[in-house]
Amino acid sequence: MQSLIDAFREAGQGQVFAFLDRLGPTEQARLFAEAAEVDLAELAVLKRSLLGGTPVAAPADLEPAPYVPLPENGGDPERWRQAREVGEAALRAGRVAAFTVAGGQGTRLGFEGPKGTFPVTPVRQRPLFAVFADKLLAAERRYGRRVPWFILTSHQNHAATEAFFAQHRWFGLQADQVHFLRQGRMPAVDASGRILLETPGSLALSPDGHGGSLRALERAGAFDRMAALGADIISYFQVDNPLVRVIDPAFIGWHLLSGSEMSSKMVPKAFPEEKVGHFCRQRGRTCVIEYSDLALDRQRETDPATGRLRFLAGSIAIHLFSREFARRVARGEGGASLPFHRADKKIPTIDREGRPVQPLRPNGIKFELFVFDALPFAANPLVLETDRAGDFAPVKNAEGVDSPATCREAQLRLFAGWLRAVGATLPVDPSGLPLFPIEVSPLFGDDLVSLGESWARLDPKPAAVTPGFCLGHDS
Ligand code: UD2
Repeated sequence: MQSLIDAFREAGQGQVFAFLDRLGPTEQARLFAEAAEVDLAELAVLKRSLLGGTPVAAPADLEPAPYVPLPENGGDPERWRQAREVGEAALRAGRVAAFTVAGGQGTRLGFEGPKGTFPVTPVRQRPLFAVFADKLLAAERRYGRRVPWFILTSHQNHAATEAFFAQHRWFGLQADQVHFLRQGRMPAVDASGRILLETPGSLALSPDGHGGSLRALERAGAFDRMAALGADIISYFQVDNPLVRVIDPAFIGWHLLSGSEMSSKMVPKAFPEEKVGHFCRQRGRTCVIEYSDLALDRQRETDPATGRLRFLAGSIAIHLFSREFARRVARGEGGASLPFHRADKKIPTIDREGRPVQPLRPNGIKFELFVFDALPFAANPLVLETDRAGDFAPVKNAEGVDSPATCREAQLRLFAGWLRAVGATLPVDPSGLPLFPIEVSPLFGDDLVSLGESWARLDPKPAAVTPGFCLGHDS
């Protein structure tokens, strides 16, 4: 342990052990274990690159990134059809693994427990994790192959997440099909780069951002496991979005047809200030510039020819990775390493005497990796338009935009739209919102195509859609 203390002192981080004498053996062991997690060399680089000076502004030479539009918006319908077929063949060959990032702290929602346990569906109150499991089961039934599922957790929610799955018998999936991996942590520092203590015996540590998911896959041996299963395409999505097409054959097909190492879905931004990243091109490379990093006047710029937003393509955090590309980025091979971003935060800490301090203003800096920063390193990156109504309705805030209420309405509109498209009658308001709650399980239909097929097989068809109507739940 002395060597660890020496290394910290040499790095100018000796304060980490300032209260060592006050700690009992268990607390000391914990502090040493936490300190051993810290990569002092990495931190020294961050201190030089991200602390001091002015925050890095978004570069001026940004252009909007091109994207492939949906058929209804000018895309080639024949190519879309072909893409779907190619994607379905890949699924039948078992080439796809699902990957959910669920390591965030979910502070904005104010919900106790891992976000994936949040009850989200309008009638059955199925939790987010159950919705994704249903979608994977539906894909398994359709394509005849089990889809391995990797779930990124944090130190804080790992045990609770695993317990939730065990309690619900993995929602009908096989226990060995679901793999939990804990993401890494980064220490928060003060303005001069000194690591903050949360208590005399613990560091102020927080998750290293969803970009840390790739390193976590590597650490857990997940890439090798995928390779052993024959899966070479990773379908990446966030835990907060129950509409996400977890397994999307057309997206997979486009990814393969383009020879892309990383593909991403876009939606036209709903309004200039919408909190999504922007797909951009910079010096010949595709990248995502986060909403907080692009000046508002640039977010509001319009294209004189079309009158639409110039930086229209919003990132909804749905990506496909080729497995070997993700592994290269995780290892930082060939210069493909993700940069850290700084976030100034209020970080509970202690004073010189070891007494707790609850800051009222940002007093420290957290470092996070963003997964979309892999895009500039990918060969043939592809940005594909998707239909927002069928792919994106996240639960982020307790109220207002992206809240449980807006997400519920988006699900209800989607279900009602599908049912009406296949000929069912149900009352809806002018916005397409049904006048009472209904629910369609992904096991019945996950898009209009699969729903249409299930509906055609249904005999007899339901006489009427009534309040609380549910389709396709096994139990
Ligand atoms: C993210 C994107 C934004 C847009 C939006 C769509 C970033 C920085 N911004 O915004 O551009 O695409 O999503 O919904 O990504 N997570 C982890 N570990 C972490 C941090 C986050 O697993 O250390 C997970 C978290 O559980 C969630 C997802 O990443 O599933 C998004 O995290 P967020 O809520 O911090 O991102 P947000 O909503 O600001």
